[in-house]
Amino acid sequence: MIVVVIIGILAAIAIPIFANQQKAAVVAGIKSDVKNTNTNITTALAKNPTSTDVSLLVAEIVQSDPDTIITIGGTWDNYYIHAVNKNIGALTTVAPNTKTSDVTIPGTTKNISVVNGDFETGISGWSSSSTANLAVTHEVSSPITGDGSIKLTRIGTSGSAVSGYTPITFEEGDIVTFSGDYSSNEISNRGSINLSFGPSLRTASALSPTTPNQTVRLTQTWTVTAANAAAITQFRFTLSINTTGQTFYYDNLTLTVTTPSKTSSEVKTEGYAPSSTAGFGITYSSSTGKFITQNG
Ligand SMILES: [Ca+2]
Repeated sequence: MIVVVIIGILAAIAIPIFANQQKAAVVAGIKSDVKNTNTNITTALAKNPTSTDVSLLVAEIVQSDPDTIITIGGTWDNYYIHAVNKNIGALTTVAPNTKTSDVTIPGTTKNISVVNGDFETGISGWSSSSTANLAVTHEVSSPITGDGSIKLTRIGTSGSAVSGYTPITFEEGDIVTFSGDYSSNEISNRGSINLSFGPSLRTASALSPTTPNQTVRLTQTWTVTAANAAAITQFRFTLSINTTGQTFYYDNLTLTVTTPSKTSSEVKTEGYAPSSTAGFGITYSSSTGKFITQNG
């Protein structure tokens, strides 16, 4: 009898503890989703500063728990994120999950400044990885445009390279275009140029002047994959020259990143009533920057 009573007491203690642990895990998940959603919205707002259509923001929702419903309301510059979970307390439902829609996230184009890409004031940020074979200097007046450029001269007998770096982050599907002007004093053995922004996304383009010291515009385009977007944090430009004595001039290096417009998959825009005071919910307000917990 005593044992049964003790077991009963222990169970009475253990069940609430277990329930509280479950609730704590759900609440932690909701908070994480709301914060991640807000991070995505911040990025979306920065890319579309002139937009006013708050319905576009539903594509930024992060919802890892199918029993948590996250909605976004308010206005473009004064939005709120509301999350409720039906498993923690009772909730009043309003036409749950009946409304779906597709939304289009408009595309953007941004020009990324290549560090010292016009070489007007010098070549800071640019260096040779093979100084015994490649001399890198600044030309105040170059054959290309008459203004500042970078001059690369092969002085050794083995391979040579020069690199410049620009910090940058990408999204999957971004179209990246690099361009630059160059000329060479030799056309018979032109060497090659690698325009790369990561070891997994590298393209070699043969240089193509047809007369010595002819200025040529080089353009190279890549489409960023998911793996590239996750791994790449900088743009790198590398040149190799084949012949001793060969000289290149480079100028006006530019980088353009175009993010295509995207259509979301079906997005739930209605679920459990955002205004409900029943159940557990979290609201983040962009105007106050605060998270408000309801019935927590
Ligand atoms: Ca220049």
